Amino acid sequence: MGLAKRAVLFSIMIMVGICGLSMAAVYNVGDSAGWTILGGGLDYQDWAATKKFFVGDILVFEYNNQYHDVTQVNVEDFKSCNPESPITRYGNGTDAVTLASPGEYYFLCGFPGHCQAGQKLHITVNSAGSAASPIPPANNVAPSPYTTKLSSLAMTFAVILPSFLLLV
Ligand SMILES: [Cu+2]
Repeated sequence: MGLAKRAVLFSIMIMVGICGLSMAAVYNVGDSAGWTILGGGLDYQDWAATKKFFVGDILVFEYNNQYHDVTQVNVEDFKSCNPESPITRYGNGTDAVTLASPGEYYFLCGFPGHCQAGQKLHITVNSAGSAASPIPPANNVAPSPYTTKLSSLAMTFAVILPSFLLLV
C-alpha cells in the first residue's frame, strides 16, 4: 500500500516533469486529509472552490479502499447520492483521474452513507489554455477532442506503467 502509493506519486512527478510543457496540474483531493468523510465542517466543495481545473489536469484520490471508493456519476445521481449507475468506478486506494475533456465532473463515495455525509465532489473542467488569457486569441487553435483524448491516454499510461515497473 505504502509502496504503491509512493510509486504512483513518483510516477506522477516524472510524468509531470516529462509533460512540463503541457502544464498539467496534479491535485491531491482533500489535500492531506485525502478522500474520506471529513470532520470539522471542511467539505470538498470548499476544497474545489479555491482551484481552477483544466483539461489534462489530474485528480489524485487517496483513501483506504476497505472503506471508500471513487464513483464518477452524472449530475442526477450526484444530487441523490446514487452510486448504482456509475460512469466509472475506481477502487485502488490511490487513483489518478485525468480530466480528459472540459465539462462537469461528479464524484462520490459509493459506500453507504458516505456521500450523504459529504464525501462528494463536483468540479468544472475548463478548456486548456484559458488560465493565462481569459479571452483566447482568435488564431488560437484548440486541440481536437481526438488529440486531447490521445494525449490524456498517453499521460494515463505514463502514470500507470512506471507504477507497475516499480512494484514488480
Ligand atoms: Cu467513503
